[in-house]
Amino acid sequence: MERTFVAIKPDGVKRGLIGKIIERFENKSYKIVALKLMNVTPEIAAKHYEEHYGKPFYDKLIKFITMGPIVAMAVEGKNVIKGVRHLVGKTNPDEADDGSIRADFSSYSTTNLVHASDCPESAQRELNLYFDEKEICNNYKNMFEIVLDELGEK
Ligand code: FUP
Repeated sequence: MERTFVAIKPDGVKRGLIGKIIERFENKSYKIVALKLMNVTPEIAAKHYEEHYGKPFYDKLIKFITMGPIVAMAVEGKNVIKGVRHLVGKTNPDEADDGSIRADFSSYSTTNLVHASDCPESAQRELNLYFDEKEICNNYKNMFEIVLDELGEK
């Protein structure tokens, strides 16, 4: 099953939106296989956002992501990388689809609540950056998998 990296950024934690955001992923029957509240060090932040180094918003982005804890998650599901990006919505909340997390809860591009990997290579890189393999708990089935099992589908 495909796996992605998702983070609730410091604004989501401080605003008390952890539950509401995670609910969106659980509702979609994606499976959380790792989850932790953690502080992002400047070193991790620099690695995470290395593609944006030198851009006008870079310094603010690093300041923001290190200013309080995030909730880091590993999430599994069918086409989960694309699916989570769809649930999260476009970078600028003003352009995000109605019903997406960013459209519903945010109004600024910097404080846009959630990070989600944009492709399989980023997902692998970001999962490795935030999690040790031993932190991944894939020893349970969620309801979606149980129903698929009953249908004899993978
Ligand atoms: P996304 O993939 O939607 O999370 O967005 P990007 O990877 O392109 O950008 C990472 C973060 O940089 C965004 F979440 C917010 C910040 N950013 C800005 O503040 N301004 C911009 O114009 C673009 C990105």
